Amino acid sequence: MTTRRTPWALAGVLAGLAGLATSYATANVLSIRESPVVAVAESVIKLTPGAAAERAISVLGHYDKPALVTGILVILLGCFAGAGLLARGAWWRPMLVWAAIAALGLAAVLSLPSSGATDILPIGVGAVTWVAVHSALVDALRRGRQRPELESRERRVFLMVAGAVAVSTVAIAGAGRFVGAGRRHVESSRRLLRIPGVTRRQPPPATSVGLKGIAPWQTPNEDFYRIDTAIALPTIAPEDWSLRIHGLVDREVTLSYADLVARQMTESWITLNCVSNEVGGGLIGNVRWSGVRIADLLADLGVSADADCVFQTSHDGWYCATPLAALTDDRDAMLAVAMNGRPLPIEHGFPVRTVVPGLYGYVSATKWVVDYEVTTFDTAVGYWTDKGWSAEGPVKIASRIDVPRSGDGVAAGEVSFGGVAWRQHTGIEAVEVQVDGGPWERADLGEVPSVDTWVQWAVTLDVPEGDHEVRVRAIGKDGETQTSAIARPDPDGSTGLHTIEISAS
Ligand SMILES: Nc1nc2c(c(=O)[nH]1)N[C@H]1C(S)=C(S)[C@@H](COP(=O)(O)O)O[C@H]1N2
Ligand SMILES: [Mo]
Repeated sequence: MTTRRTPWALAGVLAGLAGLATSYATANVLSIRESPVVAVAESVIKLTPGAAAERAISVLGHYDKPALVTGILVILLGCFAGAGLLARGAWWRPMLVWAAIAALGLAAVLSLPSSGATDILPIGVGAVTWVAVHSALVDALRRGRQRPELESRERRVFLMVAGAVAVSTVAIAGAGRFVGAGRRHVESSRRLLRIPGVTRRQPPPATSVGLKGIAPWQTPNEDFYRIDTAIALPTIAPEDWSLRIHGLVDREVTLSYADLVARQMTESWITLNCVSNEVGGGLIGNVRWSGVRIADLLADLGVSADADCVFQTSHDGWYCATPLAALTDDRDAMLAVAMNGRPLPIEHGFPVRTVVPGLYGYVSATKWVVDYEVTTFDTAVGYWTDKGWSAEGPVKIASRIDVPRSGDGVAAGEVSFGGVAWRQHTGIEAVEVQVDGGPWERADLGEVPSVDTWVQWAVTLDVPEGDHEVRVRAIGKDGETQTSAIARPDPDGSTGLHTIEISAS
């Protein structure tokens, strides 16, 4: 009896381990901090009543966490063997086990703070591996059972398949670990990095209008929106980074990280936003960037009068074409090395990215940038321009209501409204709010250090009982009033007025 059951249990265990390995490797490659097993362990810790946790710690000391992970793995092995044995019955029975474990993992991963869509991927990869590998092994077993005369040959086939699964499982887990180790190395050198000339500074107090619920004027790095096409984040150690500047220049150069940070450091508050931001959306942030002005660099190299753009390429093969004029005029277009006084986070372009005030990110803000070709728009076409977006991407004037939130109930009478407005490199002259199509009321504005940042606004209006529609519009320092005409984000940025519905009682 045991000899008949063992291969079935073994098939389940091998398939299970193969799925754990692919999911672990996926988590490492995607640089997700927690692989699903760790997420489950963390959930167990969170769900363990304090007294029990203390008991565990007093008995196990620092071994509490390894013991927990080991315990989870032992339970998983039991489940895997169980799934294997279930395969002797109907084909779908083991699926119940795979689905149940995947659901548990999913619940654990989603309960983590700041988990997103990509965090689910390792579980998906693991589940697919379970089903695929397990059916292959079960197939090999079944064929052996149906044709007893072939049993010994089929057993050899099964053992070979099982051996191959075991070897690739170890290899995949090892490769995942290796990739993860590379990332950990870059992350630790990032954390230890001190860049001369990079300072930490609080935002000027007058930038805040003091109304709770408005996005903070300074966006914390961990809250800054992230947009890129990278599946696995490029991890580049500063000593491995360089930027080649070539094309229509008198002198071509390749800058190392040391060369770059040895130059004059410029620090400036700049709001960056994504062309895909919908009216009222959150793909925008404002931080203090530190870096080297691109205008000064290019002036040193001598740019040909024929050039009108710089074609930028990133380490991960993304590219965009940026108008030369925006890189060489008086604005602080820079090769940024720090965000809010800290080396760029890896997901925001470590070690070096471009930031250009007044342009959407898709035509300017190349993360992990490694190549600048000074050239012309005739020949240079950016990644998103290739897909139908505009070649030039100046930021459109926009404004957003942060308080109250649409759908909120408020007390009738005096109601405070507030939010942000932006038109980088032109500046905001005024913000106006309108209730139910009535008169436009001017809001108070926070102070800003330059025209390159967003502005907080707030206004208190008398709101009678009932349901109301509230809209906001901004007026630029150039006199342009934000349009109410609705446009989609493509091809060059959304327009329309952010409108909320509130109910006063
Ligand atoms: N390498 C690389 N850089 C990139 C992108 C990208 O996909 N790859 N996306 C751009 C876009 S569309 C935007 S809006 C900004 C977003 O920068 P963030 O993720 O730091 O907010 O990066 C830009 N730089
Ligand atoms: Mo973007």
